[in-house]
Formats: sequence, C-alpha cells, structure tokens
Amino acid sequence: MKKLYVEDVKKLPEGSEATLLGWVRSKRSHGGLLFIDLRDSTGIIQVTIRRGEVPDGSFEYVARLRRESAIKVSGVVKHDPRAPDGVELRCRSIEVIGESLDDFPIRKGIKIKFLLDNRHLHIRSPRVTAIMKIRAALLKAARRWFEENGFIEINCPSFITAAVEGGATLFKLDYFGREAYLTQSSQFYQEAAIYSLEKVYSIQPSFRAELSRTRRHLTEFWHLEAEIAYAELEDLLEVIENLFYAMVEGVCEQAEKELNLLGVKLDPDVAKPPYPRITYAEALEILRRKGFDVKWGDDFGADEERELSKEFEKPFFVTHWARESKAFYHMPDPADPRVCKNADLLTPGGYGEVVGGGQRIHDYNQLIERIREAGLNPEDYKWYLDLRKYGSVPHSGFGLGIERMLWWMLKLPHIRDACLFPRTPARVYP
Ligand code: NSS
Repeated sequence: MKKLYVEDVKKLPEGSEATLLGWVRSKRSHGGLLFIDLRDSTGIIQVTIRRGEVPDGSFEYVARLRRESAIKVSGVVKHDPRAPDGVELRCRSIEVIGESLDDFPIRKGIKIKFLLDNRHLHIRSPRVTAIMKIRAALLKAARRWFEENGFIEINCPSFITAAVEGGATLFKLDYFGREAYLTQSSQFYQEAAIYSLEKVYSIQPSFRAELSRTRRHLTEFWHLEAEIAYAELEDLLEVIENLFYAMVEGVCEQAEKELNLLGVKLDPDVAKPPYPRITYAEALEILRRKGFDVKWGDDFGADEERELSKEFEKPFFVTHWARESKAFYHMPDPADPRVCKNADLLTPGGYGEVVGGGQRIHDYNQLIERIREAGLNPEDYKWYLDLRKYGSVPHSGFGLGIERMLWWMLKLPHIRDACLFPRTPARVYP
C-alpha cells in the first residue's frame, strides 16, 4: 500500500529519499532534462529526470509516456525556488505501473458536453478534485454538528409508495408488479423515527423527475434532512442557522487550500446567525415592486428567487408561506390560517433556496383534512396518519440540498459541478 503522498514529500527535508506513486499530469523536456508534474490525491509535485542519472533506456521510455500514465518514482527531495511550491523530486529510478494507451482526451479549451460525456476522466482535474474535497469537508462538518447536538443518524428507504413533495416530480417504477417510486425526501420516515429517537438526521439521495433545465435542478441530489420532536418553527429556524453556519465554518477551516485553488473567497461571517427573516407576504411585496406578476398562493420559481435573493447579503428565511403554495403536511398557523408555520432558507446574491422545512401538522383530523384539501387520498397515507394516532407530539424538520449549498458557497456556474457524476434530465451517463 502507498505510504507517502505528494504533500508529505513536499514537507521532507532537503536530501531525503522518497518513493512516490502517482499519475503524469504533464511533461516537458529540455534536451537531457525531463520535467514531469506528478499528480496524486494530495497535490502535484515536479519530478526532474536527467539523462544519465536514471538507468539506461528508462529516460527515452519515460520521454515517450503519455499523460495520465501511472508511475512509481524514487528519488531525492530538492528544495528549489524555481519549482512549483519550491520543492522537486530528483528522479533516481522510475517504473511504469500503468501506461496510458491513448492520448488523454481531456485538454484545455474542450467543450462542456465533451467533459460531461467523459466525466469519468474529467474528475481527475485539480478543480473537480478540490470541489469533491470541499464537499467531503461540508458533510463532515454537518455530521460533527449533529453529533455535538445530540442527533442520531438514520438511514431511510429509497423505494417508497407515497409522494412527499407532490406527484408531479415522482419517478415511477415497477416494483415486482406494483407501482412504487423513488423517494423525494426521507421526511415521513424521519417523522416516524422521532417517536423513539427524538432528534434524527439523514444524509442520502433524493430523486425528482424535474424536467426544468435550470442551473439549480438535479434529478438525483443529496438531501440532508433532520426532524426534531417537540420543536416548533422558532426552534427550527435556530437549528437551521446554527447548522448552516457550522457547515460554512467547517469548510473554511478544513478546505482552505481547495478554496484558494478554486479562487473562492469564503468569509464564514456571511453565514453567521442570526439571519434576516421575512414573511411570504413581505416577499410577495418585494417581488411585485420588482415587477413580478406574483399572486397570493404562488410558489416562487427560479427567477423570483434569484431577484429576491439579490436583496440580501446573508442567507435569509422566508417564513409563513401561503398554505396552497406548499405541501399538505405543513402546520397552518393558528394566528393566521391562510399561512403555515414553515420557512425556506435562501442564499444571497441570486442563488436562492437551499433549505425547505417547517412545523408539521401533528393532529390526526387536521392532517386528514389537509390531505383531502390537497386532492390526495388519505388511504395512500395510512401509515403516516398512524403516527398522529399514538402519542403524537409537535415536531418540525427541514431538508437541505447539499449540491445547492455548494453551488452557492463556491459560486459554481451550474449545480452539476457540485456532483461527482451529475444526474440531470439529459444525463445518466457515465
Ligand atoms: O422540496 S424541498 O423544499 N423540501 C422537502 O423535500 C422536505 N420534505 C424536506 C424536509 O422537510 N425534510 O427540498 C428541500 C431542499 C431544497 O431546499 C433544495 O435545496 C433541495 O432540497 N432540492 C434540490 N436540489 C437539487 N435538485 C433538485 N431538483 C432539488 N429539489 C430540492
């Protein structure tokens, strides 16, 4: 097994002997001198190979190697200000582990479609590598926060039989002769779990047959969701703010190098609570002032969210949505039954919604009434209704789109840039 990585070697004192395994990112030659940029998961180091300093024949062989060939290099660490990062490895011997059989097709200036068709190769780029490390840091920070705050991680099924977020975006499938769907959200399963675990979270894929070809929609995305027994809307907003801040802070702490590589300036203070809160009614007013033709009861589309979010410098909550604008399970506000005790968290600067959530209806009859009002059949929600029959308690929860958050944090051109292998209406390959 490999023991030493590029970034370890860069820290070794001058004159140390080291062996590295990695891939040829690029190669330049100057007469009897060959420079290889050797890439591994931690970074890139310059390897210099002098004719005469390596065994006979291997200089010529290496000079012919194509990009992305896998090699094993042994040599001596040299600190040289002319080398990138001031360190290089002077090669003493070199072995080819896996030769590239063709010219590597990913080059500068290549079209996006080609890069997406060859995503399995493109993901080797420093940029994609950095994004994936940041993504890992984000998830790690989230798990750490949940752990510190007494939440239990659960795993929920992906095959389901009842829609959470409306039938229009359900992926239907044949489950041994009966109709089933891919889950849009783990919310209902989390609601079942709070009766034993009280504070739960899950991080897993959700699926939406969303044909909208926007820069912020995927058909498969990673959904971080949490559900809390005895929490009301106010409690929930605090949880969301604190978690969101911890996630941004975690990335700043753990992925500084990657943020620099992407040229992203991320100041954790932008995500420091408390976040501004406006009601749905106030949001409607802002949008109308900006010339949007939005009616009471409309949900906001990408355009509305973009314009609204340009008004803010921090993430902000839009609370108390019109009851007809959101799913049936949201708790109507006793103080104004036209609205529900729910909230979306929108990111500033034109990015928009990253979190959706709120307080759930916990009364059996009220839930039946709302299911019917939404034109759905209570029979389809039998087990979900059962949860209101046996010791039902007030509770609240939310869902956060991991890729949406990265899209905003890293100012990515498209949400698919936050995925290793994105899934959109036009793309299930590779
Ligand atoms: O539809 S949501 O607004 N809400 C729910 O699914 C709730 N059932 C979650 C809950 O309360 N447990 O989706 C939540 C978030 C939303 O804010 C986005 O950040 C993300 O999930 N989301 C998506 N990301 C990428 N692509 C698509 N299509 C997508 N749909 C939602």
